[in-house]
Order: sequence, then structure tokens, then C-alpha cells
Amino acid sequence: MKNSSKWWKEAVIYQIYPRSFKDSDGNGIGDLKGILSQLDYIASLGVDVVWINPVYVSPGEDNGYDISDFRAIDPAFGTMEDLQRLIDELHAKNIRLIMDMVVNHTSDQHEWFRRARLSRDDPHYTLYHWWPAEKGKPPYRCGFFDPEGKGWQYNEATNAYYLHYFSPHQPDLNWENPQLRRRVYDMLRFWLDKGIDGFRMDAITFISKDTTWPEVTADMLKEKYADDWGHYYAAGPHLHDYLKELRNEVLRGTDAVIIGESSGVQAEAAPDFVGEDRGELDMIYQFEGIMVGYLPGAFKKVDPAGYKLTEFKEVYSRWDRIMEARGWNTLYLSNHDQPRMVSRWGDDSDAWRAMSAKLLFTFLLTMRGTPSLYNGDELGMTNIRFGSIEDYRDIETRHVYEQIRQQGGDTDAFLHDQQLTGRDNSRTPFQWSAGLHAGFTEGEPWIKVNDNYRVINKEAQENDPGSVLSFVRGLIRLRKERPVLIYGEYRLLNPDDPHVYAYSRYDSAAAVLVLLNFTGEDREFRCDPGMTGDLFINNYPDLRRKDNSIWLYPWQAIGGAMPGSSK
Ligand code: TEU
Repeated sequence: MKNSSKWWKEAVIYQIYPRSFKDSDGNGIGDLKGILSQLDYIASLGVDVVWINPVYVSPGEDNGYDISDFRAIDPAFGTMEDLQRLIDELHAKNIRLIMDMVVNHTSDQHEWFRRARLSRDDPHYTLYHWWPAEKGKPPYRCGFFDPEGKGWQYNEATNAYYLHYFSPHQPDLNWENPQLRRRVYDMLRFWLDKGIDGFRMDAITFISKDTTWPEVTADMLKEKYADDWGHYYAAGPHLHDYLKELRNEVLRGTDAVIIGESSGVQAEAAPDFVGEDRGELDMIYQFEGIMVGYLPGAFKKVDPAGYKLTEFKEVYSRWDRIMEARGWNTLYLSNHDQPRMVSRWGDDSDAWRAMSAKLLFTFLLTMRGTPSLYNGDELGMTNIRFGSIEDYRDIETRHVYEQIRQQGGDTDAFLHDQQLTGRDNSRTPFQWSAGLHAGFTEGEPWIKVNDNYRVINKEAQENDPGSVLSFVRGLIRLRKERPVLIYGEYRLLNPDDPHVYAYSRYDSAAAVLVLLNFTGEDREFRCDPGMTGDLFINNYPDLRRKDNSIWLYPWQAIGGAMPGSSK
């Protein structure tokens, strides 16, 4: 059914990275009590859903994406009581809570794996994937966070290699085993019973493996999977069966939402995951959008020429078209795995930081699809741009650096790229004030605070009507007031214009024109200036209309009703 209404289609999601949001006990790590202390702030944004990154017990090799106890809160983040309070107090403010859940792998410190690795006879052995060493070397698999890039790790006690798509500390779970699946479903129900409103399923597209373990040759990877291991990993033979089973076993009869991180899924395949006829996921976080401007084949290497707006428009327009018929889109320009939104897609110089951040939020909040806003972006927080590998905490950056070093590659060039793309850029502490450590902690922060906190912080923007923060609050309100911005059709108006992104949103009652100047220069948009009547979004005080043109200021973003529109 096309565009049936659902609470999660109308929602704005706010992603909180708990480790860096607010520390309540001075240990330098953000925690649940910290989040609890800022609920008024969160509510003041107007968001409907909070998504928190993993807070389960974990050795923290990958900041919580290596879970060692699925059913308990890591003491660094607080207690189960804190979590229950968070659920209740968010609900009291009409905000739902989505928890991040990692079931492609566990930590190597999880009890299941600690036992599994002891002996082939241990009942836990079959909860993971193994290659017995008597069969020789396993066929190559890529381990994204492995210092050598390998996806199999030898384990002496079992004389076998275990599979890990991420780091050797993150062994992959064996979804082929029905017992494993039952354990996972039980555990997911455990969390729903606590009253949470859904899950963001981490790396969920990787759970099904071809256990005939075919050789994956470089040619095959290139031809069939566009040189991307993620594409191969997301093409497991039973993926859709497992997702259907998961939905049936866990979500049936609930109002909860399930959002899959869909690494490796290409646009044409997306409706098979989220089509309402499918009974699998509700939404996915696609990767094609955030890959725009990366050079093919290389690890997150940015094109020095920057990204092409025409490509950006093409990707988002295509995803809209594909989802229109079967499914529902999400929109995000940053998260805990991506650099800061304004540094990657806007211009984070003093001159244009605020303007370009406002423009990017206009995009996120006027497109069709459920927007996810990443904490700190609403202040225009920027990349920290670490100069040395020592400053990084992220396992991905550190281990890929090691891979490159071992292969004799150019580590300086890598570090240079990481300044734009590295994950730690978006993981620095939330900038609350101009005070000590940006008001994040009274202790020593687990990762450096961005020096610009004295200028960019919540306190400075709170009561400034011209701030990015105020602008975002206004946009969220507007989206709520105008259903056309949620369910209305989307049309791209100028696919070939390399500077301005123009589109309309319309339904039977209203039509809205959005113009976004993605450059630091004045740009002309040729159209009948009468095209914009009542202007309700503008990051400048005025709009210059002249003859048959609208002249946009640098990074100007406007949205307005199209009077008597012919759409
Ligand atoms: O990310 C999965 C994933 O596909 C990553 O490889 C992602 O593409 C990469 O981090 C981008 O640089 C998820 C989580 O979001 C991430 O934080 C975890 O590190 C990863 O799974 C392993 O659990």
C-alpha cells in the first residue's frame, strides 16, 4: 500500500551517542544519567524518537558494538534502573526510545564465545562460524577492522579459524543454527518487554553467510560486487528468511519499529527489505547517499574535487522513486560512523558553517523519508581533524592505519583522508557550554574535545534566534505542521544544475518549493519568481527575486508555498 501512515514515518529521530553526550559521574564517559539530565533539551528539539548507540556490557573494543552481555547495561553507562527511568521519562515526554542492537557478532568476551573457543564439543561452538584447520587455510574473507584485513582468526584450542567480518574481537554469530536464532529472538523480546519502541539493527544485512564458503576471487568481487566486500556480505542466501522469522517471532502484534543498517544493499534490492508486503524490516539506513564523493575501490578516500551535487541529487531522487512504490525512506547525513555533517556536506569555515548547516537541515527535514539527526549536528559541530594517529580512539581508524602501514602504503595520505572521513570526528564530546571540557564532563574526557567549543556550544545558541539550533527547532516544528512535508510526493526540478538543488513536495492540498544553494557563491535559479508565495523557510532575512530569476545567497536555503501551483 502506498504511503500508508505509520508513527515512524512521521517521526524525527535524534541519535544520541551516549559515550559522548553527557557525563554525570566524572569518569570522562557519557552515561544514561547524563542523558536523563538533558531530557528537557532533547524534548525542546521537538524530536519524537531517541536512538541510542549500544550501552550493553562490552569490553569497548568497538565502543559497544562488541557486546559481552546482551541483557545488562555496562556499568560505564549506568544501570538497568537508569535505562528503565530513561524509557519512562522519555515516554512521559511523548518521545520513544530505539536501542541499537548488534546480532551479527558478539564480543570475544561474550560467555558464548569464551566457551565456544574452548572445544569443538562445547555446545556453544556451533553458535559461531568455524573453519577446521585440517581442511587447510580458509578461503579469504575481509575483516573490516582487522589489522591485517583478514576475516578468519586461528584459535588454538579448537584448531579452527573463526569468522569475523569486523575485528578479531567480534566473532560472527552463526545464524544457520536455529538455536542461535532462538536465543537472539528471546533476547530481543526481553528488551521490548522493558517498554522500548524498537531497534536499530546493526550490520543486520550481514547475518546470513554462504556456508559452502566459496572462494571469492578478486575478479568475482569486482564484477559481481563492485569491488565491495559489503555487497558480497549482504547477499547471503538466507538473509530474507531470517528477517521474516525475526519479525514474526519478535515484532508481531507490537507497534515497535525495526530499522536495519543496510550496509552493502543496493537501491534496487531495498524494497525487498522494507516493502510492506515483505514482513521484514520497516526502514533501512542506506549507504549509497553517504558514499557520494568517495573514490571507488579505496577505503573512504574522498575525491579531492569534492562531491558532485548532481550525483547527490541523483542518488536521493532515485531512492525516493524506488521507495515510493514499495517502502519508506530514511534520511541522514551523518551518524557515529560518519564525519560531521557540516564538514562533509557543507562548509565548516567560520564564514559558512552556520548557513550551510541550516541548509543541510532544510534538506533532511523537507525530503520524503524519516530523518535521523545526529547529536551535535544541531549546533553545527565540526570535524576535529586529528593530526596524529595517537589521538584516534576508533578501532577502524587505528586498524586500517595498521593495515596500510604493514602493506607499506601511504599512512600520511590515510591520515589526511581521515581528517575528513574518520569516525572519531563525530564522536567527540557534545559541546554544551564554553566551560571546562565543553560542559561534557568534570573528569578527563575519553576523547579530545573539539577546541571550537568556546564558540560552538549549546549555551551560546540556546536563546539566539539566529542560531543553527533555533533554526533546527523551527524546521522540526514546520514539518509537523505541514503534512505535505511528510507524505507529499517529491519531484526533482533541476537534475543537471551543479550548484542548486531544487525540488517540490506536493499533495492534493499543498505544494512546496525548496531551493538549496549548495555553494559559497550567489547562484541564480531561473524560474518565475511567483513560484514562491508564502516563504516559511529561509536562512537569510530576505529573498532576491528579479525578472525570471531568484538570486540565492551563498548556502541560502528556502522553502515556500507554490501559489496556485501546477506542481
Ligand atoms: O557498522 C557496520 C558497517 O557497515 C561499518 O563497516 C561501516 O560501514 C563503517 O563503520 C563505516 O566507516 C556498524 C556500526 O554502525 C559500527 O559502528 C560498528 O563498528 C560496526 O557495525 C561493527 O559492529
